[in-house]
Amino acid sequence: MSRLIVVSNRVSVPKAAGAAGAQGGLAVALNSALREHRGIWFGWSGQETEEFTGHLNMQRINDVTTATIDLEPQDIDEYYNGYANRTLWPLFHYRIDLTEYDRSFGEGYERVNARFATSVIPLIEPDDLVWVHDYHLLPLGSMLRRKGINNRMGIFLHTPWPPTRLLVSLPFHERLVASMLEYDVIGFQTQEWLESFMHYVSKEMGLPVNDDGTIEYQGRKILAKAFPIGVDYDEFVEGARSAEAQEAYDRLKASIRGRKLMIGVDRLDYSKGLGERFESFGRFLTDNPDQAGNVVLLQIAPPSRGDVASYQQIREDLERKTGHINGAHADVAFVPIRYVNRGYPRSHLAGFYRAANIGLVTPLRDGMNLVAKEYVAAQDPEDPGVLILSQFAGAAQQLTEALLVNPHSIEHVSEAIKRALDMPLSERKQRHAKLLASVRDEDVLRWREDFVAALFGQADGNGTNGDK
Ligand code: GDG
Repeated sequence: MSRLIVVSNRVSVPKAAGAAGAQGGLAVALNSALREHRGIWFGWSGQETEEFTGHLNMQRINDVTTATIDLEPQDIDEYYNGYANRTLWPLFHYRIDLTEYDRSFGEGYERVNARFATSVIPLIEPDDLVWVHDYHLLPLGSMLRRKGINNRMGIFLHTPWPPTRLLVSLPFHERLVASMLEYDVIGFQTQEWLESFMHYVSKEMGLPVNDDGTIEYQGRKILAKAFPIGVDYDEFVEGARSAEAQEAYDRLKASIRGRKLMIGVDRLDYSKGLGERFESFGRFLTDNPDQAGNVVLLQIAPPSRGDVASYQQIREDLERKTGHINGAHADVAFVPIRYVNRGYPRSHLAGFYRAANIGLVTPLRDGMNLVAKEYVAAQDPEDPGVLILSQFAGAAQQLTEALLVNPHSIEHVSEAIKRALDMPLSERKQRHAKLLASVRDEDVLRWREDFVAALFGQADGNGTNGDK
C-alpha cells in the first residue's frame, strides 16, 4: 500500500482525545484519515523563526507522524494573513468587497509555497501519494513538479470555488489555475464548485473538458471531481454517548430550565453569517411575543484569524448586536443570546448539540460545513432536533431534509425558527432519519477512500497521468 503524504497549511493533531480547542474542519477530518493510513502529515508549525532554515521537526502524536517547519514573520504576514486570508479566502467566499489585492501578498504566497516544496521533498518516496489541502497551497504541486517530483499528486479544496466572473478580478488568476493543473486530481466539496472550476478552465483557458470529468492540458488528463467531506460518524456518535457528553448535556439542560434551545457552533468568521443569524433571532422574538422568554440561542464562536482586520471587525459587530438584542429582549432571569468566544472539547460539543431543539447553521457561503452534519449525528433518533441550514452551504446539496433557508433574509430565517419549534415529532423523526442516513453513509472515511482511490486510479493505468 502506498504511503500518504498529507500537506496542509497547519498540522494539528489533538494531544489527547477530548482536548479543548477550536479545531477547524480540516483538522478534524484529517486526523481520522491519517490514523489509518501510515504516512506523514507535513505543514507549518504555527511558530515563527527569525530566519527560515527548512529544518523539519518530526514528531509522532497519537499514531500520526508529523513534520513541521517554522516560518519567518514576513512569510506569516504575506502568505498566511495576506494572500491566504485577505485575498483568497474572501474571494472564494464571494466577498470581493473584502478581498485585498496586494502584490507583496502574492510574492509571499509563492515564496512560502516554494519553501514548503523544498522542505517536503526529502520526505517523499517514489511510491508515495501526495495529498495537498486547501487554498493556501494551490501552486505547491507545480513547484514540486518543477523540482522533479513525479509522484501522483492531488489537491482537495475545502472552500467554495468562485464563479469565473469573480475569479477574474484576481491578478494573475490564469497563472494560479494553470499551476493547479499540475496535480493529477483536483477535488471539490460539491458539484457546484466543480462546475465553476470547469467553467473557468473551459471558457477562460479554452481547455477541452471530457465527459468523464477530465481536463486535457499539455498532453495530460487531470481529473476534477466532487468529493463531499463528511464527519467521522462512529467517533462522533461514540463521543456523544460518553460520560463527558452526558455531563455537558445535563449542565446545559439544567441551565435553560425547560426553555427551548437553539445552537450555533462556528469559527468567528464573516462567512458564517453570524450577524444575520442574530438579527433573525431578534426578529423572531419581536414577531412572536408569546415566545419571549421561552427560547435561548447558544452561540459558540471561538475566535479565529485575529490578526486580520475584517475578523476584528466581525467580532465587534457581533458584540454590538448581541448587546442590542439581549438589551431589547432580556428579562431579570433570562438572556436570549448566550454568546461564547471559546472552544469546547468535542465530547462536550456533542452533548450541547443533543440538548438543542434546533441546530442553526446559516453561513452566507461555506465549502461544506461539518457542524450541520455533527448536529444531525448527535441527535436522539427518538426525539431529534431540527436542522435549519443555509442553502449556500455545500452541505445543503446532501442534507435536503433540513429546513433550507436563505440566510440573507432575516424574515425567512425567523419563519424557519418558528416552523422548527412547532414541528410535530413525526415530521422531526422522518426528516432526521433521512439526514442521518446521509451523514452516516457519506462520512469522512468514504471521502478519504474516494479521494485516495481517485489518486490511485491515475496510477493504475487508467492512463491520465502520462509521463512527465
Ligand atoms: C473548512 C471549510 C468545510 C468548532 N468550534 C469548536 C470545534 N469546532 C469544530 C466543529 C467542526 C469544525 O470545527 C468546523 O468545521 P466547519 O466545516 O463547520 O467549518 P471551517 O472551520 O470553516 O472548515 C468548511 C471544512 O473546512 C471541512 O472541509 O466543511 O466549509 O470552511 O468540526 O465541530 N471543535 C471543538 N471545540 C469547539 O469549540 N472541539
